[in-house]
Amino acid sequence: MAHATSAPSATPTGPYAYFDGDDDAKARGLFQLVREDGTAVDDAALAALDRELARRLFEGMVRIRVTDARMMALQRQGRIGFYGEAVGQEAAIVGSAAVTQKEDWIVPALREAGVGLYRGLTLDSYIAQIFGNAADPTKGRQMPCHPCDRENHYVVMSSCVSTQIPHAVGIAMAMKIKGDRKVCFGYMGDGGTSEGDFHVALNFAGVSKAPVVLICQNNQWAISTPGSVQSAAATIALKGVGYGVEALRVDGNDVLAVHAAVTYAADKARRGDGPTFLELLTYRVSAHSSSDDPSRYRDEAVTEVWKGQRDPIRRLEAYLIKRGWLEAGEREALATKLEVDVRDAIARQEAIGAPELSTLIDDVFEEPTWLLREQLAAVTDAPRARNPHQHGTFSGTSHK
Ligand SMILES: Cc1ncc(C[n+]2csc(CCOP(=O)(O)OP(=O)(O)O)c2C)c(N)n1
Ligand SMILES: [Mg+2]
Repeated sequence: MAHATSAPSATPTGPYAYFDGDDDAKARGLFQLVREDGTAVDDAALAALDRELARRLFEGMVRIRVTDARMMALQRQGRIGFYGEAVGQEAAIVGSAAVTQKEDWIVPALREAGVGLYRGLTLDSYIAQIFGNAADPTKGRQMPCHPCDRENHYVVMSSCVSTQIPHAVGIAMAMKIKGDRKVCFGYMGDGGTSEGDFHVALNFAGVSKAPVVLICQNNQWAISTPGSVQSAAATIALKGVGYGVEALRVDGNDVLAVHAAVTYAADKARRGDGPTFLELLTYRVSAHSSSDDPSRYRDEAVTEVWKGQRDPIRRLEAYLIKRGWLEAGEREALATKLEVDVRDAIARQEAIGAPELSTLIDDVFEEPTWLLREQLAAVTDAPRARNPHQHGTFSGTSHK
């Protein structure tokens, strides 16, 4: 996809000078291009920004917001079992997604379905997976919010926090060995950086100089654990420095800053100059998931600030309006149009129903063993009340 944010020059000035800072300064600072009120930090730095890209970023963010709202409503109505929103984190998701190229690979964590959607994962496929219906590519075997998309190189997320980060680095190491000019993008949350897998992965990334862009969405919460007790490091980005991996700390609610920083990292990886670790500072405005109530453990007055004046969609909207690239009221019209798309996809997918029970034993052995056949027969013969799959879509609850 296009990289229209002006590339950092050899001797960068203005905000881009950030990328030329020393390792410690980059990992402790905060790269920003647009302030909370929608004014540019430096107009010249955004002079080369492409209008169409800026509008695509805006649309991508609004699509996530609208989709999340509909899916949460479905969960509350008992029509799906589980949902994890990304409200307030849309800039980190879309700003990075827009940098990825078709041949790259994406290894996500919990909140990056929007990256898949931006790359071409269809709403129908996404929603089919959430219903776990017969059209779901994973045949209803994953809990909801675990989409995957082979065609668009979007790997299914890992439920086990951080186990995906060594995979991302390993994929990038393979790309390097094969001499591909591809990049692997690996995502994680702030909590994920406390897991052993994170440290193993960062070490391998540093030593192998693999073409990997590791992106931490620091939303300041890991379920009920706040950042302040998650890590004693002054910033998450500093953890990269210890492994010899260049680290950038970026305002994750500034989509143009995210896009510029991830462009810098991806270009570097494509040139063969190795990995980058990015901390995108944001906030988990929503609950951890549909199974969580954050008012039990945090001050929601803080959340209101991030939900209001720090909202990433509002920030880009204000900037685009100031630049004459968006009109007041366009956002509402766009949201209405995108919501129709989501509602239509929900209607199509809800009508499909659950996969055949017999598919339970597919993909295990070429010929199912007698034991699997016997188990399938036992499930198939179970009383109807205990077997919701005989009645269509199963909307049991799951916890995470
Ligand atoms: C290895 C492991 N431990 C615990 C969990 C339970 N769990 C699921 S998500 C989560 C918090 C993740 O926090 P973070 O990495 O910050 O991501 P966020 O949810 O904020 O996006 C935990 C502890 C898990 N899924 N896997
Ligand atoms: Mg988190």
